Amino acid sequence: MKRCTCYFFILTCLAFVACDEEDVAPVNKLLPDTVAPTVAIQAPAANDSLLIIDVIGVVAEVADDKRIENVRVSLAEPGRASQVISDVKVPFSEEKNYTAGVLHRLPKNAAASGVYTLTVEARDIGQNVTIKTVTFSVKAPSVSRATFERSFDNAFYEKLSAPLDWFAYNFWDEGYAFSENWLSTVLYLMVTTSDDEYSISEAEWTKFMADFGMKNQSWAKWDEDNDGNLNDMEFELGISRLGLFKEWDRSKDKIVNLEELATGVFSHWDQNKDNLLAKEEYLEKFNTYLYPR
Ligand SMILES: [Ca+2]
Ligand SMILES: [Ca+2]
Ligand SMILES: [Ca+2]
Ligand SMILES: [Ca+2]
Repeated sequence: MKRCTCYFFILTCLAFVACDEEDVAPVNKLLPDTVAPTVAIQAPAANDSLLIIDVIGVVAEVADDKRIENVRVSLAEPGRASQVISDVKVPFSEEKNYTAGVLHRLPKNAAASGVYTLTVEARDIGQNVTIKTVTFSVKAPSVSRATFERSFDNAFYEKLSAPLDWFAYNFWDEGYAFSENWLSTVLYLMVTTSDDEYSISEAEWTKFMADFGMKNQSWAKWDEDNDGNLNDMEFELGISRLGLFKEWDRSKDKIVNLEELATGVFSHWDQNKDNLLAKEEYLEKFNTYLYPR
């Protein structure tokens, strides 16, 4: 039903585009383009306040009487020069109405708070340029479980969809719902660093144990073959001994879904147990375990 409505909407739009084409007299196309494009930034909203661990969604509508050639989006962090985050040559099919959509995660070293300026610059075939800007702020407040869960989900899709796919995880049938083995793989992918070798060093393990508040663990017991690294089997065994799967599967259906996973991580990061994650409890850990490679 939803799909039908969507197709209908797209068909209607195409019909309008077709009408527009007919309305333009051919002679107009030969005249020089002297009218600059219009730009409307829909998101972020002006003076919006965004969470530092969330993805910033940019949506800008660009229109032109003749042809939009290029749309560039840049972002200036507080006290820094503007950096291009998207630069698109607009396809012919969207030459008169183009929607720029960009998902952007702030760099790890981003200022935790401050005013950011987003600039959208559209250029048409006659080299007329329109520039619009919007300012918004980024904050790192203490977050509730619900707020954390939303950021966690976004980051999870961004960071782990592709690696899980390489590991032949079947999203189509399973959704984001993990058996005990898959939970271990998920954690393995979160803990191992960006180097190409999928193994966990003692330093990574030590940090993981501290960040997740695991007490009385011995590296020698985890690294069974004593080669200085944890392979996936050793890691799986260690995770199993910690009993995380049972603890996080609150609904007791032998599956840890994304909500249970976010809740489990939240409760382990909330080391002062006040049911809030302070910036000190989440920012550095989020960058370590959930920042996309
Ligand atoms: Ca124009
Ligand atoms: Ca080992
Ligand atoms: Ca469950
Ligand atoms: Ca806390």
